[in-house]
Amino acid sequence: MTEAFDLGAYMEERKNLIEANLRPVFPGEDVPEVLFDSMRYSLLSGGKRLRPMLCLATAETFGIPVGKALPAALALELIHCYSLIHDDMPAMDDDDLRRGKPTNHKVYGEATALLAGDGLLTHAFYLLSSPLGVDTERQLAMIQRLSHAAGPYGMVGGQQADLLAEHKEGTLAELEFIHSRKTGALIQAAVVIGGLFADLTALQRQALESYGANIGLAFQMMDDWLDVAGDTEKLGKTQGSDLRLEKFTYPRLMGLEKTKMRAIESVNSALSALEGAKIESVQLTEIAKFIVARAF
Ligand code: GRG
Repeated sequence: MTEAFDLGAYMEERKNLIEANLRPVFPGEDVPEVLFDSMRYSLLSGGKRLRPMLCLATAETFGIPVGKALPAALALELIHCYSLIHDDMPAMDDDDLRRGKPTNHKVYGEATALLAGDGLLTHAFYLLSSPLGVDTERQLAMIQRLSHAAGPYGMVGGQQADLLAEHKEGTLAELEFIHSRKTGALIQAAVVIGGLFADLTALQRQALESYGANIGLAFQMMDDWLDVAGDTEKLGKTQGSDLRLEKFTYPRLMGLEKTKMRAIESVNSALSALEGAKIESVQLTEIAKFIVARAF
């Protein structure tokens, strides 16, 4: 009989592994070199480590040793971390706090925060292009996928589209265009890159693409949901209130209840995609469910 899978313990173990390997990425703990301090400040300040976790979970699903996929997983987290630093800056969201701590630019100033983001982004590709023990074609596919997901066709393009959509009404298709790029592309790439370590059939690759796209959308929907529901609770307002009106979000377009329902539908589609390709993965299944469950 197989033992019950404990997602909490699995996530904790993976988070520790990822953090232990992030720590030496920029060595010199005692060197008060402001750029390195600034990069480490954000990189080692918590977070769920969802993207590297997904990359490792996918590789593991197909029998790849976790250690082999680690550099790719770290590269994903460096890019995520850079995006948060830049997103918090005054020219973008202008946030003072991230994960309960002052944002990078509040501590190190705007110029250093900008450079810390640039440094993290660039170094991600240094890690991903280091020897990984896979053939060159496979590694190039990983590098290409990550740059596509992070760049103008992915996260950067989605962020620009999001900025242009502020204070405007839009359609569901427009919202999905923004979020599949801004947040979804990197999450999807995490899954697909994990899969690139293994020899998969076209059907399995397609299933991972679909799983990644669907959990990416569900993640953004629930992030919007938590944002509004959290504020609603804090400010004592009723559900569906006109909070966060300046942002083009799922709750603004369809209300809180439908946002949650749609996120659940996306997770179900992600799980059906795995099932359709006969991919049995307790990790990928439970992580997908966690994306919506974290809001209950
Ligand atoms: C500045 C190029 C550039 C892009 C920014 C991803 C992004 C684009 C901005 C982040 C803004 C944001 C809060 C988006 C909502 C979804 C999201 C990415 C949330 C944060 O990700 P988590 O929850 O963060 O995985 P942790 O703290 O767990 O690492």
